[in-house]
Amino acid sequence: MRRVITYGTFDLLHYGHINLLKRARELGDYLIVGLSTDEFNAGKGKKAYFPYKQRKELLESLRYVDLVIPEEAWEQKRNDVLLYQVDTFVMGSDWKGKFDDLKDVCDVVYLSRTPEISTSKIKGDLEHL
Ligand code: C2G
Repeated sequence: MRRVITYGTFDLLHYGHINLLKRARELGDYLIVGLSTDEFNAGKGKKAYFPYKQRKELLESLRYVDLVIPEEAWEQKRNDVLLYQVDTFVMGSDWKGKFDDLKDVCDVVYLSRTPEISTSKIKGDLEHL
């Protein structure tokens, strides 16, 4: 079984996220998502609209996602890859190169970001309705 992992906040889940998760899942048979906790987001300078529990429920309802685990620290990725016997680590292309240090324990794949959509764009557009 080929296991894939990816990480993110996935707030206001949108088709850019789905496009990433779909392609990530297609790289294997099992997709794990490391979902940023509210506390970890604070460290990223992000405040999600939906709290962790709701963001987790949304991801778990997707056909592409097999397991959601909390992302609590930048440094946990290597341990997660080893603990969950991950074959492939995936992130969107805005992170290109940032996680190449994991190449000694798994494949590292950066998938093209979906243009024109982001959580911050959604928030901005709604403010101007
Ligand atoms: N994404 C995408 N296309 C978009 C928007 C997002 O492909 N239009 C991808 C991002 O590249 C990322 C994933 O969807 O791989 C989740 O995006 P965010 O929730 O914004 O995650 P981020 O804040 O980048 O956190 O340790 C890694 C971090 O937790 C990543």
